[in-house]
Parts: sequence; C-alpha cells; structure tokens
Amino acid sequence: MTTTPPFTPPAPPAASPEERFQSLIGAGEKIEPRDWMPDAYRNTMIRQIAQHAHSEVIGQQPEGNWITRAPTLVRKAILIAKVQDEAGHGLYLYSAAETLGVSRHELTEMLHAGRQKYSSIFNYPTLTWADIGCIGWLVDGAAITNQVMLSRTSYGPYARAMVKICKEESFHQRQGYEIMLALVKGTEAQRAMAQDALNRWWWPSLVMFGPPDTDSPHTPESVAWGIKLETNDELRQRFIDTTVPQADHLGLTIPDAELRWNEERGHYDFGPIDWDDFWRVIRGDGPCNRERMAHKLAAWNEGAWVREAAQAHAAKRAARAAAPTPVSDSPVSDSPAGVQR
Ligand code: FAQ
Repeated sequence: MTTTPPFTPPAPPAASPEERFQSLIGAGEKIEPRDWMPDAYRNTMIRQIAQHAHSEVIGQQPEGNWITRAPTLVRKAILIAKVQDEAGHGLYLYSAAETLGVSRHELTEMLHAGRQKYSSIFNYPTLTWADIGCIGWLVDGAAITNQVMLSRTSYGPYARAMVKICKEESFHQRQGYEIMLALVKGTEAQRAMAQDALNRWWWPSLVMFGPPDTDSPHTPESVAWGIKLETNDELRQRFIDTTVPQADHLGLTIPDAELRWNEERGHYDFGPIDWDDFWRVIRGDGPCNRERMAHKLAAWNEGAWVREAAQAHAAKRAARAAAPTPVSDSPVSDSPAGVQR
C-alpha cells in the first residue's frame, strides 16, 4: 500500500535584503548596524548624525565664551557642566556615526574641509549674559523639540543616543529659562537685556529646524525611511506653540508683529522668515562662521600631542597584551603591583 506524503506548501521566496529593510521600516522597528541598508540611507544617516555631532562640539563655543564671566560662582559651575554635557553629546553621536562604517577622524576632517556642516545657530555671537539664558531656553528648547522626535528615528544607535541626550537637554532648557526668569525679575536694565537677547535669538532659533518643507530636499526620503517622523515645518510650529506662552510668562515680547493665535488652526500664525539670511549663514557668511571654524581648527591642532600620546599609550598596551606570558617568577612590569600604566 502506498501512502500519500503530507502536503508541504512551497516555502515563500526568501525576502531580499531590500524587502527586509522596508518591512522593518514599515513595522516601525529599528535598523541596526549589521542590517542591510540602502547606500542612500547610510549616507543620509552619516550626514545627519555627523552634522549633529559637529553642532554639539562647535556649540560649546558661544556659551564657553561666558564661563569666565558668569555672574556668580553657582552660575559658573552650572555653565561649565552644561558645556561639558554638549561635548559628551558630540562623543555619543560620533560613536553612533562610527557604527555606519566611518571614523570620527574622517568626519572631523570633512568638517574642517567644509564638506560637512554644523547648525546655523552657532554662528551668532553671545554679547550679554542674557544670551546664555536664550541659548538654554530657545536653542536647547528647539533642539529638544527635534530630538524627542529623533529618539524614535529608525536607526537604532542614533535613536538610543537621543534618549540620554534629551534628558540632559531638558535640564539645559530649564536652566536657560531660569536665567531669563531671574533677569526679568531684576532691574529695568536687566529686563532690557533679556528682551534684547530674545530679539536677536528668536529668528535664528526658528531656522534651526531647517528650510521650509517645500525647499527641503531630504525630507521626503527621510520621512519615507522613518528617519524623520515629523517635518521641519511641523516641528517649527510645535516649537512656536510651546514657546510663545513661555515668553508671555516672562513678560517679554516675541519680535514678530504678525504672531497671533489662530483659533481655527489651533496654532500660532507667525510672520515670514528671512530664508536668504539662513542660506547665507549656512554657506559660511554668518556673523561668526569664520571665528568658530578658526577656533575649532586651532583647538584641533593644539590637541595633536594629546591624540598622539593616547595612540602611543594604546599601542603600548596592545603590544603588552600580545606579548607571550612570562615564565619567570620575577615581575616583568616596572609598574607597581596591580597598577596598569
Ligand atoms: N543649520 O533637506 P533639509 C543643539 C542643511 S544640536 C545648518 O531639511 P535634513 C544642542 C541640511 O543639512 C543642533 N544646516 O535637511 C546644543 C541640508 O544640507 P545638505 C543640531 C542646515 O537633514 C544646544 C540642507 O540644509 N541638531 O542645538 C540646517 O533633512 C545648545 C537642506 O535641508 C541637529 O543637527 C541648519 N539649521 O533636515 C548644543 C539635529 N537646516 O544636504 C550646544 C539633527 C538644514 O545640502 C548648545 N538634524 N540644513 O548638505 C536634523 O534633524 C536635520 O538634519 C535638520 C535638517 C532638521 C537640521
């Protein structure tokens, strides 16, 4: 007697790497460094994470300018901690970019050669102490609005870096707002200083979100790939809606005569942004572009001996680790017991 073998349905054709990538994106799951990804996705992630890292590093300069002049010892300690946090953010972000197959050194060289950018916002001067308040309140405020969204972005290492960064940025935002609060409760001259800083930082903060969606070449693809979950204009609107009541609470006036609540839209309407100025700053012609890059390059060159020393130390440790285990009882290292040099 012959028995009919049980029916086995044919295996579905194996998903191609591209299909697997798309299905991960479609399911809202993360793309991890070892996953296949299209070259354009990899390049966009490298560009964006590197630009973000460079911004954190260059972003130390405007506030670093006030460390020696902070009005009290407590303010000085807080500012030093904040500037140090920004350096740390740069390091997490360079590490996230390195998972895409590019080294921090290469990225730094691309910045220095003008082949990568940093945020336009750091090309404005910090003229008074109120500017430090405005950087925390507005610049960190805008950064968080964007970064809370990026903590859900599709590239795993970038999304995870954002979680820690956002926690620190919200402390930064509050310390900036608290500086503004202290100033508006102060003398007439201090209130005027706070208003003057708001006048100068408001518009540059709005363009941190990038060009309008209609002029943003990367937005369509970045939305399709889950890199951006909201567009530049959507985030800019959210920032304005959140910040206007904060300015009202401070008793300060946002320098936009057309700013008013639109009941129908459920958002604030705002006046036209000077996009020519934005593109001019991005192309290198803002008030402080040259100064920022000159300072960055000087710090890089002056730090060459530190990098060389660290490399020599790493090479020495690696050579020691690779050396055969000594057979004699006598110690071979000149280090005190238990101390690694
Ligand atoms: N500045 O097509 P899109 C911080 C460029 S962190 C300079 O819209 P995308 C913390 C853009 O790269 C602040 N360039 O581009 C802190 C592209 O250039 P390409 C940094 C800008 O990438 C606080 C071209 O214009 N945050 O503040 C800017 O889809 C206090 C076309 O634009 C991040 O980097 C700009 N504002 O969207 C530190 C967040 N906007 O390709 C110290 C991560 C656009 O021609 C003190 N980045 N461009 O070379 C992002 O979310 C996105 O990259 C956008 C731009 C939203 C910035």
